[in-house]
Amino acid sequence: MWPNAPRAWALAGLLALACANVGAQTKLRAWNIHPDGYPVTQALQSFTDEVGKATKGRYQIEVFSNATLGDQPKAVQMLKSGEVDVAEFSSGPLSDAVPGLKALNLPFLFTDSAHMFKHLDGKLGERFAAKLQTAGFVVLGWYDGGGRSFYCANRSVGSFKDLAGARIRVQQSEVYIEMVKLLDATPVALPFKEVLGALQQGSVDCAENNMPSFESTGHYKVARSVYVTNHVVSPEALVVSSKLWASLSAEDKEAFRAAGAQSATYMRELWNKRVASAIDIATKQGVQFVRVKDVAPMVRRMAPLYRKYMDDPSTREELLAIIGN
Ligand code: BDP
Repeated sequence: MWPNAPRAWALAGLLALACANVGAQTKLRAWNIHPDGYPVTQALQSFTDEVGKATKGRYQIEVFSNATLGDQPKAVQMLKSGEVDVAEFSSGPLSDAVPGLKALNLPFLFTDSAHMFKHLDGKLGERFAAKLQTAGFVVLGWYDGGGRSFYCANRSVGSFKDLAGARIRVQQSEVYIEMVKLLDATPVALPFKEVLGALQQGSVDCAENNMPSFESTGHYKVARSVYVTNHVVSPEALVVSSKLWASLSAEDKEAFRAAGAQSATYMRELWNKRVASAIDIATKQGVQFVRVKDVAPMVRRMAPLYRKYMDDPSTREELLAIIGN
């Protein structure tokens, strides 16, 4: 009996460990800037539910919405360092961390979301994802960032020339800052959550965003004139940290990937409905929409931006691929 005791103890120990592992749960944190009910929030929720189901509850992801964990540029750094595990980012702030992504923010590059996804769901998407992965971000789905337009408080805009001299809020992102300067306006980089207050107080005259964000933030209650330019059609990305990714088994990676893909499909469906309802809500509240008639003069203004990023080896090839198709 005695000679076998150490073995018996070891076996009992192993058994205890195995039992503990069966119920082991890993809790993860997801960063999100949007409120409840927004397409991104709903898609993130469906992602976390799917991951929970597919891993039988071993991975539990809590979604922190409304930027409660910090603003986007900060969250980009938090994800990179593994302080948060999952996030949904606009390609604006993301491209400041991964310069090869800047091509995605160039004005008038994609004509609409269908054009953008034709590229992102193919080879080009893989190339952008590879650039992101090298920088610490693993892409699990491309979400729709829609078309962004300018809107102003106390100023009606019927031509891009009416934006001259305005203080325009932009995301913390180089291409946006450069674009606004080329319109002879002053870019003011502000966190998303501070834009409403800035419009109300008049510290900025205008901002630019897609229609669901224009509506969900209440910007439309202050900025009553929208100049419908769709000047930037760009994607957003559902990403997880490389640190989390490296810790997953091959099977769990597959579960995360599948959940990401299905959440992206879901998000894009929700998006189109939300664009329509946002425009409807703002119109009913008396917001004036003026559609750009001819984008050519505005595109010509952007020429220095196109030259700059065509000359830049980190964006040139992607730009050529998009322009040719
Ligand atoms: C929204 C994006 C969000 C950005 C925000 C902004 O979904 O990620 O932070 O615009 O302008 O459309 O800051």
